[in-house]
Amino acid sequence: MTTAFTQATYLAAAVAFILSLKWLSRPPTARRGLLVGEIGMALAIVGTLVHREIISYEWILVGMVAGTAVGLPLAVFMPMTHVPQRTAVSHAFGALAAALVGTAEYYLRPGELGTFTMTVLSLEVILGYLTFSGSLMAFGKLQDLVPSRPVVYRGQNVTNLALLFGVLLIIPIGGADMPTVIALLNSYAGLSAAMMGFVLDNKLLIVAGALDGSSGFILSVIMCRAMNRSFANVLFGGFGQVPVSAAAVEPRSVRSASPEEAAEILGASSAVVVVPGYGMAVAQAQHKVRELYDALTKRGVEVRFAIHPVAGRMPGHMNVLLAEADIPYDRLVEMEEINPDFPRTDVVLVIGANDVVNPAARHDPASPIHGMPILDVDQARTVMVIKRSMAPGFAGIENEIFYLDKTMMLFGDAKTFVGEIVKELASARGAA
Ligand code: TAP
Repeated sequence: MTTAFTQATYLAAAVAFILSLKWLSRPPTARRGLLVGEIGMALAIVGTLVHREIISYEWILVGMVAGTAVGLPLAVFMPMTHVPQRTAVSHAFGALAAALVGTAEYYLRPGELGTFTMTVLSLEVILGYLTFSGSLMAFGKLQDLVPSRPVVYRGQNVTNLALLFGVLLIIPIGGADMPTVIALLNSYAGLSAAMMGFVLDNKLLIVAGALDGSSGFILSVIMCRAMNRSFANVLFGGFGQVPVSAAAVEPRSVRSASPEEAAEILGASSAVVVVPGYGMAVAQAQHKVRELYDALTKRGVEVRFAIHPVAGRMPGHMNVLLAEADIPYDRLVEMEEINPDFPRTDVVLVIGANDVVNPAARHDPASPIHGMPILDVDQARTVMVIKRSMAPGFAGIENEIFYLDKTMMLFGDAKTFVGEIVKELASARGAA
């Protein structure tokens, strides 16, 4: 039983979590959402700490100190580009905690558990361990510790249906489908926590777990739509298989260009669309991109940013980076909206994006990304691609865009190259 104080803090925390989710769903209110979520979590912790069933605080203190010692440096020093891996690890440990609490309850209350409690406890433990091992596998894939190509094996679907091991569930999923899987694991971790709430008779856990479970599920559905995949397809398909393509073996030539040439063409255009991708995040080029936006806008060039839903390594990755550089939000255009505009676009400047502009998704049924909607940049008049080499992107496949006659490859680090274009534009203006 909880005291009135605990109940009141739980109620306030539940309201804070709901408001937090609501505000987090829109960039202008996202910071407020984060703050309210943090306040909710603080309330939940305080409410739990004054719970009168707590006998001793020693182990709680040890846990809090250990958690802070690991969590704080992780938050401070971890680069933005590693957020997906970090998210996978937090799901893993959150779910492990739920599974361990469930296991402990089972042994602490022998013979006392009724059918309902036993059912939810079993679900909590199954989902908890499944999410734990599955999220660790997802972490391994994102961190390149486990091959990110799909590992398929005989009888794979039967094993997955038995939902025995998260490891076996995640191994067959290819790199390009990882965003959906992370969202789904998030949902499982939330559901496991909600089940734990039933077992422990803790209403806040039920509410928070249900919010986490349902929002994770909604996100998985959104990601599935963005990738044009069905759930069954993601979990049981084993895509992302990289076929040995004959085209990859044939050496082909590309046209490379200098910052000076790029600046000249960009400065003379009237409509430019920038396509940011993972490489912009790696290079932390967003502030230089802002300078380029300013320089071109000053010359009267219309500059917009095309945002693919899975560009980068986490949902909203590009939105966050561009917002950090204060690029006006109304300049960011979603994929469906900007795609019809590419034929009227003078220059598309692809900055560290690859898979999300790969036309193989449209026409090559053998491609692991076939069916994924992409930004149709190949329809623009000129395509410029900033990247360091001819290396493939996350899905590990060739991109025919680089070999088109209208494509100029701008080889170099995104931040350095964009910086050089900005300098060229400034000196050309100075000379004029
Ligand atoms: P990618 O296909 O991963 O391509 C990124 C490109 O950036 C690479 O080709 C790389 O080429 C280049 N690059 C790396 N560092 C760079 C630097 N410092 N300067 C310039 N270029 C650099 O990226 P994308 O087009 O954004 O696609 C995202 C992929 O990640 C999709 O397959 C998606 O499914 C997957 N994914 C997405 C998420 C979410 S939720 N967004 C989560 C997990 C996975 P070089 O090495 O030659 O420079």
